[in-house]
Amino acid sequence: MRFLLCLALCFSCSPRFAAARPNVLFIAIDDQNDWIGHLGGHPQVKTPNIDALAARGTAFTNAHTQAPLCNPSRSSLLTGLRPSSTGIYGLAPGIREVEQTKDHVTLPETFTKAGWHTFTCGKIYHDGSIRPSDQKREFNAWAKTGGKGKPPKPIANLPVPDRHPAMDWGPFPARDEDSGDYHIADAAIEALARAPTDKPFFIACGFRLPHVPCFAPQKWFDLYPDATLQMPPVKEDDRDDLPKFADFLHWKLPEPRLSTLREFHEWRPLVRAYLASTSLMDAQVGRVIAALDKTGRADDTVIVLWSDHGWHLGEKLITGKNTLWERSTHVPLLFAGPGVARGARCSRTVELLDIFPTLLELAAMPARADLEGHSLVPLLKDAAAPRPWPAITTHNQGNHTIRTEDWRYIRYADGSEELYDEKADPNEWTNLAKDPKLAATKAGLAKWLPKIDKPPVPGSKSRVLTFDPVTGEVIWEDQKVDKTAKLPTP
Ligand SMILES: [Ca+2]
Ligand SMILES: [Ca+2]
Repeated sequence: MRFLLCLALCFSCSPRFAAARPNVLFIAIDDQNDWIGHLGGHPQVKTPNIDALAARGTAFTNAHTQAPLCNPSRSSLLTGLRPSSTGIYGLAPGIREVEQTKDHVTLPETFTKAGWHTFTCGKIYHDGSIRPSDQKREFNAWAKTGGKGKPPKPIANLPVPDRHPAMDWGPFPARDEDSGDYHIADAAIEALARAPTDKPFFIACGFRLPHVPCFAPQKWFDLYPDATLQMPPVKEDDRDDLPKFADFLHWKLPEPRLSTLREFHEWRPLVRAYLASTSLMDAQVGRVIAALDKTGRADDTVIVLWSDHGWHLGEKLITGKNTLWERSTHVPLLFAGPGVARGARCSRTVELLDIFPTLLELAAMPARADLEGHSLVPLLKDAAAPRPWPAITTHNQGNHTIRTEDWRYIRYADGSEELYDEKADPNEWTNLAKDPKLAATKAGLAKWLPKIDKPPVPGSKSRVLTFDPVTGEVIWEDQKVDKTAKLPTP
């Protein structure tokens, strides 16, 4: 009896046995920062479905992206290569248009080639980055899913010159059933129901919220009443101790500065809309997981959920991504299913780059020496297992940040630096880079800077900058993105 009790206890806390050829349910979120219930990034956010999924498996509380922008982040995750190793930093080109990666076997391609039934809906690769003629090589089937639609006229009161059409937020449409993410969930639900049962499946489902425009029906806004809304912490002189180069990374972008939001009384509406969009997306995750459970195949299915990068909502006096701070780099990442401990939280620094080698190991496929991440399987068995590597995020050539459990170190292309004590200063308000007592700490972190630091690949466009170290001149690859030149600087 005692033996049986021990056995039962062991089974309840240790990972389920790995399946030989498990199914994979691969769920992506777009521009989702750590405003997720179990991550505690915002005290009021409601994400009951993602939190329930985290409780079914292992949630990483210190996971970071390789690039704070859609195409480079997703290209890195799906190839298993760092942006600094490929030179893919901008919104284009896609991996198959780049000499180095045109023949590289990607994560989805690996499962397709190995005989899994593979299917994708919504946004997994950056939109338009895989040409139609190359699509079947990645996934057997691509669902057509519509965009978000838009209201007849903008909802947000942001009368700035050359306003980008995506810079809008508010209650729209009237019903969940008319929102883009609902349709993406529908496509995944149908794919789960129709998946062949004589082979494993790899079903990828990429949600588009809370990426701007942040539209959700009114009921999701009602979860966050304006009267009690808590705003993110902002320090008014936060940028005073930043190197000048930090400004360049977040320059010429469509996302408004905090000063603009304040001028037009749109800061609180944007925070509410981001929270409402997150909760709408969370409900769609719940629908997909319920559909998986209904198939009876959940015990043989590895679930991984991730976001491509975070988003600022006023912190460091900006909105948007494209920075090397916590608000841009910190993302949700969780695994559940066979081979994964239930109800575990792991605080080791890990990277989205680690997803590819992790899924290979969970699916009992051979490890690949050319991938730059490290399998998370030891942490999925024991969340307290040691891990020697930091997380590294890169934004354009020469700008990198090294994140350990205790520190963030940033080095920009011109050599200027930032250093934050993450335990004492989680908001990254006090730049310690010039503190002589921390010189050894800084040098230890700097050893992790990527040894390969490629220039932008040919065809790079949108939000790609290069820096001439001799003249000090910053060169933008695509001046057409200059939508905010007339906006006040932070
Ligand atoms: Ca994104
Ligand atoms: Ca500061």
